[in-house]
Order: sequence, then structure tokens, then C-alpha cells
Amino acid sequence: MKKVYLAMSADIIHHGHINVINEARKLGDVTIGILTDEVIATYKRFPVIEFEQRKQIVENIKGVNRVIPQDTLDYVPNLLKLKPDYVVHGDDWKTGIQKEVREKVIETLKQWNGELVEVAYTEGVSVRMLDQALHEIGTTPEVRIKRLRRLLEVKPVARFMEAHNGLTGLIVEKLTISRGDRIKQFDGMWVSSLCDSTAKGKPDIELVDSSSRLATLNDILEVTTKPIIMDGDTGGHEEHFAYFVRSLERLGVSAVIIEDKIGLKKNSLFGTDIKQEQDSIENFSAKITRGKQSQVTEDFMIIARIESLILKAGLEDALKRAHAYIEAGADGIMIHSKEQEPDEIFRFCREFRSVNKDIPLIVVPTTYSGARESELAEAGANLVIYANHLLRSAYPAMLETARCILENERAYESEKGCMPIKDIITLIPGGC
Ligand code: SPV
Ligand code: MG
Repeated sequence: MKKVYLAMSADIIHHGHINVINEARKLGDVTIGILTDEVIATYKRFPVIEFEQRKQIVENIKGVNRVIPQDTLDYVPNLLKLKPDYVVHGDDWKTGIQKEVREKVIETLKQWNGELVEVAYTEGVSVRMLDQALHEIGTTPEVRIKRLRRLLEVKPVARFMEAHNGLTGLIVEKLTISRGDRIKQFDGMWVSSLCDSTAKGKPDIELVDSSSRLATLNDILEVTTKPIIMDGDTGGHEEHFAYFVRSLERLGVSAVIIEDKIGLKKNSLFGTDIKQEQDSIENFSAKITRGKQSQVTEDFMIIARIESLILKAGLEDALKRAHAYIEAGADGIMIHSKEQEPDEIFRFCREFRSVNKDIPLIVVPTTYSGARESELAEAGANLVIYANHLLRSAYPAMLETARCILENERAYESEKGCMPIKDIITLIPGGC
């Protein structure tokens, strides 16, 4: 019996896949390589169905003899193990992002006179179309809330961007770019207190109350499906925090981050230029524990944000607090810094990781924006938040347009900086 190999994500299966499997069956004993969650999440988008379930589905397709994981986009490692006589694939990978993968398959098969068999692409169906349809169906709070934990399990480093209304939520939800063999996108949204307050024309001092914060959140939830992390400021009173956690959980928010400050909260990026007070380890730990006790699901995460570096209390204090907060029940740690260089963040991440291998570690490279995601990940961070960049870029653009109209006493000169009317009225589908 000849050996046949084919690989797929099998996240969304359609008759095109069945057609390829049927052709493979005619050639011999069929082994299917299923891309692991890690590969799909890194190169394409977050998988809808988990690996074990996808494996089970494919094992039960007629003509499939066995299913194995393929843990790289590259077929070569599995080909070297299996030495198949044939590799079967649709003929739609000759150009585009899979071209290189295809060439490596052909080269490798030559080593044992194996052959690549390409099956005519099934017209009229594409995973991209089905993906789009899935997105339009939307999500539920139960599904969305779990996505952050799954994401942290499968991605070496997740990338979150701030959203402060429905429109910015849509940007974070939908923007994708192709680079080589991978598709890049943001993994989820950060609902920043700074951006939410500033967009409402208010200072970032916990003045925007929780009802108003939840209203912003709701606008974002309505038009997106990706996981959301809420900036919970200090969490307020322990008693209030317990209620807030449940409100967030009910809405399908995956996590809240609370910071260990007390008194009138000011934005961390002021650092020691203004008076800011750090909470005691005991108080803050009690707040975390209270929040954990109040949550209903296993999925929701409470993440403790440490302000020791911001307040110049030192690395040792930051590490001591991290361990205490985890002991109190925190599901993750966010470490903040307002230095221009990432050195103290790298030091914290490395020291923390030398003791704790598993707890998610979040960083916010606003002032040390030169640090690359890969460097932060290498030091031990699991999630990077771009905390304010959509608002910070929108405001100067709006101000310039307003200034230009005022200057010229007409709008003509400002047009070059504005999107065409046709584009804005059709930006959100369903308007006509
Ligand atoms: C926010 O985005 O509101 C934050 C992060 O809390 S920072 O502004 O850097 O404090
Ligand atoms: Mg904030």
C-alpha cells in the first residue's frame, strides 16, 4: 500500500476538503496532518475549534487512516518522519503565501522519489468566505470569555490594542496584514481608562463611573468577537469590585486588570511627578481574593497590576508583590514602567519567570516603544498591550482638520486629510 500525506487546519471543513481526501484515498493509505492550535493562531487566525476536536472530526471522515499533529506550517518535519509516496493538496497554493511551503514539499519528496499530486481547486467555496459568515453570526459571552485563556495557551505572545468605542473596536477586530507566510492581526482589545476618559473629555482619575465604562464596553462588545481585557483602574472598594467583576463576567469580558494604587488615582505615566500612593500588599491582596470569590465562572481572569516601578519602589518590591498577589489568587500579572528604555521591564520579566514559569505576564510598551514583541516575549512576557495608540493618533488628525477649516473659512483645504464621503457612508455595512 502506498503512503499518502495531506495537511489541513480542518477548522472549517467543506466539500472542497472532502474532494481532496477522496482523491488521496485513490492513491493509498491516507495520513492527515492537522495543524496545531499554535500554528493556526500564529499564522492565520484564532482557531474556532480546538485541536483535539478537529482531530476527532477528521479521524471520522471516510478514507482517513490516521491523523497526526503538524506543528509547523512547513510540511518537512512530518514528511521526513513519514516518507510518503504522495503528498496531495489543492492546486490553489502555487501562488501566494503557501508558494514557498509547496516548493519545500517538492524538494523534500525528491529524496525518496515521492510525488506531489495537486487536485483541482473546488470553485465557489473558500474558508475566507465561511470565516466571514462566522464573524457575521457573532459570538456569545460564554464563548468570548474563554478566548483569552485559550489564546494564552496557544500563542507565545498575544497582541492587544486599545479600543474606546465601536469604531476602534472594529479596527482591532478586522485589520489583517499578510507578511510572507503569515497573517498578522491583533488578538484582542484593551479598554483603557485613559482612552475611555479622554474620549469623554474627562481626566483619567476614576471619574468616569462604572456604568459609563460598561456602556463603552457594550458598544465594543456589540460589533466585535475578539477577547476583551478591561482596565479596572484600582478596582475601587473591595465591595464594589465584587459587583464589577460579575458585571464584566456577564458581558463576556475575559479579564480585568486592577492596579495596586490607593486614594485618588492618577495616570501611571505621570510617574513620580505627581503624588500617587501605592496600596499595601495586604489590602490589595484582599481585593484580589474578594474578586476571585465573587466570580461565577472558571474562565474570568483577575490580573494584578504592579506599580512599583512607576513609583520608584524598586524591582525587589515589584517581585515581592507579584508573588503575594498570585498567592492571593491573581490569574496574571501586569508590570508597568514609564522608562524610555525597557531594561527594568526585561529584568522584572526574567526574574519573575525564573521563579514562576506559568502565570501570564503582561507588559505595556508605551514609553519604551522601541522594544519589539519578540524581545518582550523572549524575556518572558505573554501579552503586549498597545494601550492608547488609536486615540493618540486620531486626536492630532482631528485637531488639524478643525484648525484647517478655521484658518480657511471653508472645508476645501481640509479634504485631503479626510476620507471620501463615499467611503465613510459605506464603511459600516448595512447602511443602504
Ligand atoms: C490605560 O490605558 O488607561 C492604562 C495604561 O491604565 S497607562 O495609561 O499607561 O497607565
Ligand atoms: Mg488606566
